[in-house]
Amino acid sequence: MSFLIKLFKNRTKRVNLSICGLDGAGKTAIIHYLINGEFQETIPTMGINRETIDLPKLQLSVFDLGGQQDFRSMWGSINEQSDALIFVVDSTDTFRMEEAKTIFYKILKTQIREDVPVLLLLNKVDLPGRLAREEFIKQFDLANPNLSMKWACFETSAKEGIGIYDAFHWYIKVIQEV
Ligand code: G3D
Ligand code: MG
Repeated sequence: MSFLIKLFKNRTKRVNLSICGLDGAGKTAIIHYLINGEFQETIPTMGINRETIDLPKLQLSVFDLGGQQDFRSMWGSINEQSDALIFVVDSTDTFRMEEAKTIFYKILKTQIREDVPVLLLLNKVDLPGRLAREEFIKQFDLANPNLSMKWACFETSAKEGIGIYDAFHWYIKVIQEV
């Protein structure tokens, strides 16, 4: 028995993590920041990029999904295999906020399991004219009691590194618990 306990304690948990959101929201920039600890210029993601992040006792397979309309049809099959979902929103793109909300709820209702914890990142908060977190939560209807999943929303900037540590500190803990 002690052998089994030892084995279980040392086991690495493997988690599939999808990152979705409209094109240009900052998904790839956030992943680069996570991996390299600094901002890097990005090029538009064509299709799907996969990155592996190894943490103590946790291996994340990160699927960075191209946000352009043409690539969104690929999301379903990836999200159905996902244990974790990050949804990135450009806080300055008020023009496309409704479109972002529509695809967010489509993912929730038709693509991911109900127990998948969701991290929403309101990105590009280094820029002027952005939507505040409270207003975003209202617009995305996140206070709706019918939402059964565990979720949190953090303001981030992949350019300045704002909020990324806090967001992932919360999320990694949640992922380790599920
Ligand atoms: P995507 O992967 O969601 O499609 P990207 O988005 O990560 O490729 O980012 C799209 C553009 O937004 C890039 O600029 C990138 O540098 C910029 N960006 C990403 N995150 C931030 C942020 O937090 N603040 C600011 N100011 N810009 C950000 P370009 O000019 O290459 O299109
Ligand atoms: Mg990208």
